[in-house]
Amino acid sequence: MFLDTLQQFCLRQSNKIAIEFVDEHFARAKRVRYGELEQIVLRTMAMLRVRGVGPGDRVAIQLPKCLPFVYLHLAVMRLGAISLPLNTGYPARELAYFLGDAGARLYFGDAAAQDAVSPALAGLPALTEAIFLDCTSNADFDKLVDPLLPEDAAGIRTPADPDATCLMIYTSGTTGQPKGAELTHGNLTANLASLHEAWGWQNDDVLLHVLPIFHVHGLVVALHGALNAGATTVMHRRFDPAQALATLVQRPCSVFMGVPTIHRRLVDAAAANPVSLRHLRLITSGSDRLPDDLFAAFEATFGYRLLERYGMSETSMLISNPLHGERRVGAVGLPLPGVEVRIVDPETGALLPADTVGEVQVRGANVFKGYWRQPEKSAAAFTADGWFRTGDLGMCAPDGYYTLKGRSKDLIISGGFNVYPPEVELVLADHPAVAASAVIGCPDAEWGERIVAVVVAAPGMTVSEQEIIDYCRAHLVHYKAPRTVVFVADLPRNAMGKVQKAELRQQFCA
Ligand code: MLC
Repeated sequence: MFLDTLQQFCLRQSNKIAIEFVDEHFARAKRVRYGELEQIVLRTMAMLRVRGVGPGDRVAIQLPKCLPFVYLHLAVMRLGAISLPLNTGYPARELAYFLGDAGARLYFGDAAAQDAVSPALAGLPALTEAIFLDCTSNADFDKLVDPLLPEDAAGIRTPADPDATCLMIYTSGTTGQPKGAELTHGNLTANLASLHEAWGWQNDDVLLHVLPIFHVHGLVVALHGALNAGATTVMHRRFDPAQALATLVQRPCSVFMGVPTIHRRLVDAAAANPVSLRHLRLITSGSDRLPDDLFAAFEATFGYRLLERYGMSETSMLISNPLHGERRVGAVGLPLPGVEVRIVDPETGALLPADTVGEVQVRGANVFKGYWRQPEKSAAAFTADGWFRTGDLGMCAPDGYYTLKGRSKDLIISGGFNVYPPEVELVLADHPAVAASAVIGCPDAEWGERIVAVVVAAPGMTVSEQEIIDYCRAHLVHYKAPRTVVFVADLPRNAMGKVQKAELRQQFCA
């Protein structure tokens, strides 16, 4: 399994750099060798065990991108507990929901956000301790693990059960509150094996890592991918196009992963000083559709043909353009090894022939176990014969390449982050001056889609666009807040009373 593979690398190549962490707060990059990684993870496991963390416990990590995040995440999983990474942008309202729903036993948060998040930590019966770390240095974390020795973790066995959950990622949905997708050791291991084969991960790869590590893309595909190959990760705390380009060229790196917004910014940054990225072995794009014009602009600017791939939190990676072979513009590629994909009629479930649009359904050892404590929603996510319904629409060309053609669910993707309109509409419904609302995504060159709220004001109430935006920002993570608010007298509805979002998009996305 993945954690065993990683441990083997830690023992066999103890002097090799596992992660080089680059942060504007540090005068020099912090380098962690594979051998040190093993020692720190063992001490972190001991620290967690002292705090009573055991198999199955949920440990929330809401830290900025930093090395302690990585240590905690790996240690939690190796203890048999469940790592619950959370975006630092979640305001108290959303955080309280995640911690309560997951029944988190321990919470690690950013010292800089202690006052803001504290209200969310009250009244959580399962939570035994909240630990705040200043992540502008590693000093706070060192204090936690300093009293412990790697030997203190002796006797802790990494779970051998591939079906044990080790990672929980919250995803929203078209109805109700976000759900925790449970990924198991077996899921992660299977997907890493697929990607290792398909993308030809090599031990001497150097990955430039600029993505957030609270999501599948940055955490599982990128970071785990590199660790699983015993490769080196150069980790930037945040994405800065100029700094990323300089590193890609000077280091030199061999692997880079981004979302379309990141690739767009790289292209813009290189406009004045074009550079070649032909020396890279692999540059991937995912988490959102890669626009055709960006695919072309990236190739024209850097001389590199992006490899687009497709995945989800529930499944990790599913379909990818080939490393060797045609990287087809507009297509997400071919099913990864070990992943089965089919296109079915969303109404009847009948298999559809090539070149016909239907729902994308998938099956494989990479597909998650289900949603945390949501048996009905978990059951509904699968067909009777065990295929996971992605909710995405797509079709398969006669030569096996898949193309995505939209979504059967109400979902907006902004800068690679998923936003489910009902979540934003629920927050808007709590505003006293809002009688009704509909949230739509409008095409946007930078973000892919931009969030627009169409609002009907409550009778006799006046409210400004900015007030609505500020209200959403106070109650939702930043990327879910609308960028534009338009006021209407009524929302267009069909005979069933359902808001006609297509009509709103036509009217307000111009
Ligand atoms: C930042 N902002 C966003 C945003 N990211 N707004 C909408 N959508 C987003 N995604 C806001 C900021 O709050 C800020 O608002 C303003 O935009 C400009 O900020 P910035 O500093 O320019 O943004 P930055 O921090 O650089 O972030 C941009 C980004 C980031 C593209 C680097 O969004 C990002 O890391 N995206 C990657 C998402 C990702 O990893 N998804 C994987 C999901 S897993 P203001 O108004 O305060 O200035 C998954 C499965 C799979 O989907 O297949 O991969």
